[in-house]
Amino acid sequence: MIRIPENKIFQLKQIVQDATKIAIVSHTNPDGDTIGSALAMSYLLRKLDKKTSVIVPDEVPEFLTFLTGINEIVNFSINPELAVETLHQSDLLLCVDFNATHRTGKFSTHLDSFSGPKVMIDHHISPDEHYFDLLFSFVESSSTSELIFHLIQQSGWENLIDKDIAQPLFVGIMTDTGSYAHSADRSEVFTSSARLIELGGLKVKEIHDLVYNNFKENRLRFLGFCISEKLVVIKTGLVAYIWVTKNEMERFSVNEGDLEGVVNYALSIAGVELAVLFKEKEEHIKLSFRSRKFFDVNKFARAYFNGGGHLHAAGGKSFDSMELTIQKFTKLIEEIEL
Ligand SMILES: [Mn+2]
Repeated sequence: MIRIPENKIFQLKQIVQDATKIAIVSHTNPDGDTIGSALAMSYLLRKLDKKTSVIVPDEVPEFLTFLTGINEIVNFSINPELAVETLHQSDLLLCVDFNATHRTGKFSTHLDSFSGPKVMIDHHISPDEHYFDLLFSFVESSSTSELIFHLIQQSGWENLIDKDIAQPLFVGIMTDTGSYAHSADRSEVFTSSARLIELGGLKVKEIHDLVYNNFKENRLRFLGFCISEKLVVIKTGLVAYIWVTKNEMERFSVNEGDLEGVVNYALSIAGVELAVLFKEKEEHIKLSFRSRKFFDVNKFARAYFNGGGHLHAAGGKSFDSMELTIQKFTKLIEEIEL
């Protein structure tokens, strides 16, 4: 059971009461959970007569564009002046689904200079406790969206939940658990989802189709290419990885968001314990780690690849070339017991 201490709820209410304009910020490469959390908080706070803006460090993926309010979001990478201005016109900062400001990329320096109170709502391990004035850190929560549902409920605001709040929270829980395939052993993950369906009058099949079955043809062809040409299986079938270059992404006209979930195909092979996606970006190689059972990808990503995340899902960065990054990874893996 996720029980939020009453004194924290009291503090939050106090901080919200004192604020007039609230900025809600997501992490980079925003996913369903960070966007769902941000939009839901935005609509909730508007119901409490606050002015709100959602700021994202970079592009919102295509599969989330059906959500209400998505067009109002300020994108720092597209419109940096507006993003910075919006932030500094606010008197309260809410960080959702991340717990250390480097997770906002280049936007983080602006967060550093923000003068009002900073509140964090998140479910990743090891929060940067000194940075925030108020933390809601619940690692056991399936998603930040689920945590926000409990926060709303335990604050006595459940009656404020309408479709605009329920739908993004449901999308956040659904996507962060891989449609209830992981981080979903607590029955509250389901009871929270059920309550959101009820309160928002949500249509589950419609939402599922919009999120998962709404890709362009080129994305599926690119996926086929990744699986047939770019999948490498090593360590007697225990480890599988896919590596993707900028050129290949250009060739298939796919973007960052289109690679969401590609790493899971590597993990779908029987016997594979660890799967990795290496993706070439402008200034670095981005790594996505997934593990099946005991291998702690959070620890691994933190120790060797400037990243972190969860036990079974984590991200990292390498500033070496693709070739050197893969070399470093395979060498490390040879020495590690899986
Ligand atoms: Mn999350």
